[in-house]
Parts: sequence; C-alpha cells; structure tokens
Amino acid sequence: SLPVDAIRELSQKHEKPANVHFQYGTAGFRTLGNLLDSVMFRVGILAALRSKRLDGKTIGVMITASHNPEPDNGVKLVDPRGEMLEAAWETHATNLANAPTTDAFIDALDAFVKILRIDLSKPARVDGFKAIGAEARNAGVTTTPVLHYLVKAINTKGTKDAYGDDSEEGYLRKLSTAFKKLVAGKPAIPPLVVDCANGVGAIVGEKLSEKLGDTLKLILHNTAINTAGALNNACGADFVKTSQRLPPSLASVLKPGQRACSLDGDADRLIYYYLDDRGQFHMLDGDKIATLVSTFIVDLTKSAGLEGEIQVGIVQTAYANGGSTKYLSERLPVKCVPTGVKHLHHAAEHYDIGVYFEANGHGTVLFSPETLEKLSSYQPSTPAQSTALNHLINLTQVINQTVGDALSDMLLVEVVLAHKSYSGVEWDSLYVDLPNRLVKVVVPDRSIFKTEDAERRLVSPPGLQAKIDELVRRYDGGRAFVRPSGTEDVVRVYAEASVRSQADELAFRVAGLVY
Ligand code: NG1
Ligand code: ZN
Repeated sequence: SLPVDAIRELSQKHEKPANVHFQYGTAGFRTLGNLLDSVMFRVGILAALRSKRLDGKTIGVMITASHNPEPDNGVKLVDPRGEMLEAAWETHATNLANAPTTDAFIDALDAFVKILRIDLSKPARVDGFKAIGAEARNAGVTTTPVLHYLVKAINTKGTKDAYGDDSEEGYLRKLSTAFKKLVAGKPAIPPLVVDCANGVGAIVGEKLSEKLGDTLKLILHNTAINTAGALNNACGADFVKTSQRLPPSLASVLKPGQRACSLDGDADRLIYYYLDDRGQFHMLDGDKIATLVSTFIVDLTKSAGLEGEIQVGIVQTAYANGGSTKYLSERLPVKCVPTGVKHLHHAAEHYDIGVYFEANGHGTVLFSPETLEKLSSYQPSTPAQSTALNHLINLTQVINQTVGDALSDMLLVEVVLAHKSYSGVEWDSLYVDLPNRLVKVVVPDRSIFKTEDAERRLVSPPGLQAKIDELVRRYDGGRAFVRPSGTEDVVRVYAEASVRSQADELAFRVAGLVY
C-alpha cells in the first residue's frame, strides 16, 4: 500500500497554493515557476507510479521554460520509448496536481493507484527526480531532446532495438558520427552561426561543436546561460518565428548570404535564416525544413531503388504556411492534425517515413520499425543504390526519432544543404511563403471556442465561422482560422493572404470578430 505517512510529511512541505488551477497540456505543467513547488513534488510521485505501472521502466522528468520567458517554467514527463506522456495520464496528472490539500492529495493518489491497479511493489526508475521508493538518476542540466534520448536508450539497452549509449556523450557521439559519414567527400561546409537563446543548447551545442571539429564549425551566440532574464529574450527560435526578424544581437555578426539558426531555450525548436545581398531578412521555418528534408529523403529512396517500397509522408498543422502545403501536397501525402506534438508524432507513425514539423520549428522524422528492417536487409544492385541506402541508414542515426531536436535537426539540414550544394537562397526558393500574421486575442472565456477539421474551423461560438468565411472570401489567397491556445489564456488568430498588407488586415479584422 501507499507509504501514507512519508508522503504526508513530505507533501506538507509542498502544499498547493490556493486559487491556482494546474493543467497538464501539450507542454506539461506550465506556469510561473514560483507557483510550481507542489506540482514538482506531485509530479515526482506521479512519475514513480507511471514507472511502477510499466514494470519499472525508466520515466523522464524535464524541468524547463522551453521557448517562454524565464519566469514561465514547466515540468513534463517522458514515457519509456522517449515519447511524450500518454494522453490518458495527462488527465490523471491534472487531477492529482489540483487536489487542494495534502489529505485530498493522498485520497486522490489512493483512488488512482486502485483504479489503475498499480502494483506498488514494482520497482520504479525515474530519471532526474526522487519520489516514493523510486531509483532516481540526475541527468543534469541538458536539453529536452537529450532527456528523451536518454530515456529511450536506458529502456532499450541490451535489446535488438538498442538506441545508443545511455549518456549525453553517447548522444553526441551517435549524432556526430552519423553526420560525418553523411558529409564525407562533400565540399567543405561554411561555418554556421547558432543563436542558443541563452539556454541549455549553449552547453550541449558547445560539446557537439567539439565533436564535429572541422566538419562543421558552429559559431555559438547568445550563450549567457547564467544571466538572469536573458533566456529567450530578444533571441531564440520563438522570437525569430513570432517577430519574423533577426535577433538584434546577431545584427553585427551575420554577413549577407551566411546561414544562421536559432534554437529555443531547451533546444527542441529550430529556425534557420539568412540576410540577402540587400540585407533583407529571410526566414526558413519548420515548414521550409520539412520541405527540404522530405524531398531529400524521397530522392534517396528513389536512388536506392526503394521507390514504391517506402512511402514518405508529411504531417503539418493549420499553422503550416499555405505555400508549403501546396508545394508538398503536389508531391507527397500530407496530413493536417491539431496543434500539439503528440498529434503530429502519432500521425507521422502511420507512414513508412513520416516527416513532421510545426511551423515554429519543432519536428523530426520517424522511420517505422518495418522501414528500419527493410533498410537493414535490402540488397542494393548497383553502387549508386548502395550509396543512397547507406545515406538513408545514416540519416536514421543523425535524426533524434524520439522528439523534435534542434541540434539533431540542424545537422540534418546541414547534410541536405551539403548534398544539394544549396545556400539559404536556393533552399528558400523551393516555394514562396505566403505573407501571414498571427495575433493573440484576450477573451473573457476561451473555453467557448471549439474547433473541428484539425482546428481549421470553429463550431462554437455559433455563427462566428460563417462570418470568418465571409471575410476570408474578400481576400486574394486568403485563409484564416481561430482557435483557443492550449498553453496560454488567449485565443489565436492566424491569417494568410497573397500580399503582406492584406494578411495583416485580414488577421486584425478576424480578431475584431472574436472580441
Ligand atoms: P498553443 O498555445 O496551443 O497555440 C503553442 C504553439 C504550438 C506548440 C505548443 C507547445 C503556436 C501557434 N502554438 O501552442 O505549436 O508548440 O505551444 O509548446 O506556435
Ligand atoms: Zn522548447
């Protein structure tokens, strides 16, 4: 049974603040860090119980502000295969976090253990945290994707699916070794400017840079991880994507034509960009990355003689730029799913090779178990096929398949650019982004906004979608949608049109309908 006395004694040191409601969403529990003490304690217990429920498999606990301002902290769990917490447990997590007192928490815990038939005598392994009788290991200060990697590596150790050495060093070695093989024999790669958002990507990026040596020189900027308030402040992937401009700190650094990229605070989002000869800023976001990477992988499957054998598919959300959706759907199967990595990830698992990216730069490529099997047993019949096959196999190593990983995605992009001899300009010209505008609207109650069709249409409040449709019709190339944010207390309005001023106008007029 539950060690009630021990839990009570500890829980009383971490009472829940009154008048706060916690919600486990796509990004875990996320709110001001100073409100999260009770949540951290309870998440430790929850993680231990999840581990016990899964026969002692290792669970990960990540504490991070991600792309948000420094005071906005969060905690999320990583499931044994290195993936996000199973959806059904999001509700359990929310219930436990909101029990108002220690006694109510213990009651809720007791009921939960009984309903889920959790055998408390089972061992529990939770990396990074200590809770009721759980073995814990502190993964230290590292990126979110490294934690996902570690959890999968630990749980697959010694099996035929072994994912890699269960250490940060193992992660770096796996990625850099595959990268070097992929670019061997290609012309020297020009140095890459990396904006680390003053977050933990600076630490892991530095170590990666050492491993890469001369193969790819990383020029790291915004590495002030100990400066209060610097995290994601006027830098980082979210700043670049949202404001559609260069981080001011790079203005004197970046030369025309030079590639640069921004990570977010925990290094699971990536946005590229460059300045053209006139000094104009060009952004290469998650949609551009998906396009670059998927067309490259399709080419490789053809060159390997595996066309028709292995199907590549794309997963996007409603935020994907219409230009990318048009370009991609003329070439590949494309599926649109609701916002949230879990939706993208699961949809991508249905393809032989599933490429998913959110426009904000979070994404990865998944190779199904059957595809991995096919790649390892396939007998190429020409040297060219053999080369392409090896590239595909090395791609499965350079890509972090557990979750979107900025550093892994960065290496992937660099591989494709090196193979295609592309600079930012050629990459950017694959398709033209439609001008777009994203605005937030603060409303009294965002729960009245309900959507369908992968969040592209509103079903409630009644009548609002018809008004939006009517407005959109008046704009050339117009598209707009409204949805409640899952992470902030706002409603988001997105609009596109064939010219900038029209996209802005459409967004603000739709926002006007939402108030
Ligand atoms: P919400 O707040 O539900 O729009 C935001 C991002 C998502 C995703 C989550 C998790 C946009 C428009 N939305 O979700 O893409 O990254 O945060 O962090 O970028
Ligand atoms: Zn992040």
